[in-house]
Amino acid sequence: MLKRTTTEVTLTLLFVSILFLTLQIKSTSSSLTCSESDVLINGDFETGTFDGWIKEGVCQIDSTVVHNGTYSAYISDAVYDSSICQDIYPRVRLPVDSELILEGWVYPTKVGNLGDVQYPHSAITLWFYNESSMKPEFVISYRWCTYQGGTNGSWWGGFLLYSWHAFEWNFLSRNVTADFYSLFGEKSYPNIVLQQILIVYHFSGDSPGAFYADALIISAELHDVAVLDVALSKTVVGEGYFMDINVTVENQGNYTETFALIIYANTTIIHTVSNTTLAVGNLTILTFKWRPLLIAKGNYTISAEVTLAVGERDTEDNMLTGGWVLVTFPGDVNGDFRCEGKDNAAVAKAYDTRPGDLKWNPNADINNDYRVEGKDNAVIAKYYDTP
Ligand SMILES: [Ca+2]
Ligand SMILES: [Ca+2]
Ligand SMILES: [Ca+2]
Ligand SMILES: [Ca+2]
Repeated sequence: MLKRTTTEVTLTLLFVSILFLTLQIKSTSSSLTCSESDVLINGDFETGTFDGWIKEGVCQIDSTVVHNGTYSAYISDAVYDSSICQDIYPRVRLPVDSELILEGWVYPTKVGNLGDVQYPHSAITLWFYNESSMKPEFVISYRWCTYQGGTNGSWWGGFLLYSWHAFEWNFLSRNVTADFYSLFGEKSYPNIVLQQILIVYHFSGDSPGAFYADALIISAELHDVAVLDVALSKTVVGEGYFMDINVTVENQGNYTETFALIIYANTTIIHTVSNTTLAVGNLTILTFKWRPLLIAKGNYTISAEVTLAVGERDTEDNMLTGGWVLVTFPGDVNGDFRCEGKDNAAVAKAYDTRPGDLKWNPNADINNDYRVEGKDNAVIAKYYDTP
């Protein structure tokens, strides 16, 4: 197993404290990056700065050896440890099973096996974080110049890219999810997310050589469902009678999804559906017949929320409010909390209509059969002059 160097441990502590700071900031802002291509900030260094990166040791922006644009990053061998790193989580939540792809270009001044001296290496290292324990838990390292050995362990795994040659253009394109499974076993990792990318030069008894890096991209396949609409069949409902709540859900991601739906009246859950499957790009309308019983009379805001078992990056569109409905006494059509003549008048005005008709009034359709008729008058008669 690889022994973590002092620098790495120090960096980790630093990153954990930054992470806590970021988490605190996040509690007041729910914004998440949604685009698949901009997970890394300034991964091509075209700002001409290390904006988005945290720098350690001696690293410089370079404009002589670049892969794209005008600038690259030069990670020097002037000191024992030089690195740049960038936190991914919690700014962007990328679960390990979201088909993570790492692309990047590295121009090494040295490659290969440094022999038995322990721990020198140049590498791109990915740190994975456990959302439950709030700690780094797995590490994958892509190395082009390193020491002999480096046996993979239960939490650390490396790939030796000796096939890369110094002084040539080397482009890395790795399926990180596949690499993760090959190292740690193919099973479900519900709480493991990509936390950080670290690009590191580490001297230890021997030098792995300075290098340039450019064109770094981290992308992922998208799981994304959204609530497009929450439609209420009426705005006044009598206690013990029905109304319809129609929730339109769309699969905006790249996978067939099975999702759970929760419907709320204010903050109270009034309905849940656990397993609805939806193909890529499809819409479905789920109807729930709500019959308010034994709750306080008054206005209720109706909202719907969808959740996926797998990780989802764009969660802002997962909840939608569909307006409010007044829960009142049975037979009260006009919402004045009394069943009386005015309610008969409202039924009379919309009498013999259906949805789409000019005089259709859904609140007058007390029994929710999508027709205003004698059955609705019968309800008023039953509760007349109450409460
Ligand atoms: Ca560049
Ligand atoms: Ca979503
Ligand atoms: Ca009334
Ligand atoms: Ca009716």
